[in-house]
Amino acid sequence: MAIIFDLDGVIVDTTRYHYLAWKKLADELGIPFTESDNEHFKGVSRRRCLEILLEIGNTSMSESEFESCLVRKNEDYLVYVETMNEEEILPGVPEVLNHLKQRNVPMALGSASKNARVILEKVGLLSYFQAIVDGTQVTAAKPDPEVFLQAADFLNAENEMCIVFEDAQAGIEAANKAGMTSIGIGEKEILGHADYVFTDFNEMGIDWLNDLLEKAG
Ligand code: B16
Ligand code: MG
Repeated sequence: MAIIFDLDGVIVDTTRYHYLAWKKLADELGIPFTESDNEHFKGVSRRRCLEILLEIGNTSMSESEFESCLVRKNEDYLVYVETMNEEEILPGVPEVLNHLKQRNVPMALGSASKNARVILEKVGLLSYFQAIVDGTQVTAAKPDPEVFLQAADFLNAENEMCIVFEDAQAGIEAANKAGMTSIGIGEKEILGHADYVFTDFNEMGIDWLNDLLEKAG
């Protein structure tokens, strides 16, 4: 078996930082934007997020303005990323990563974020992953399965032998489309179409994961 982890919302919680950066841009553009709007940005590429923001504001802009807004949002986001350290790793994650490393289970990251590497470095987890597939490499965003298919390829694993951890609906859909086992981390009401859902890794427990790995052979 091989395991593919999403980043934001699974390994670290950057939702608040994305929100603050989008909120600043939205204020500058005069577009109302709330934390509940931000929920729809989870797992969604930066470009698509800005499109959604413009839809909320019922407005549009030139391509060059669009590009400059993407740059501004990311510059503001990176100011928060700069402050990140291992304290921002989500509950139960280090235990699971250490356990899988000990068992020599191949691990990859499959994230929509173009900042995935820098975030993993900041929180000290970069060395756990044999492959990192992020927003700089994929052409089709989740729910397209491309990011997870590329990760499976790097790990030399059959799709059916991959387990994906995801916190976003679009990510679960992508894993399901790829024929992988999907495990939702978050709310059961939102991630109901995953094969399994847990509030966090502590609720899942390492014994449960071991059982799943044993069953798959
Ligand atoms: P960036 P994931 C996603 O990461 C986030 O959930 C989403 O909110 C964000 O817009 C997207 O990355 C792009 O991030 O602006 O850093 O390239 O959940 O797929 O790890
Ligand atoms: Mg995510």
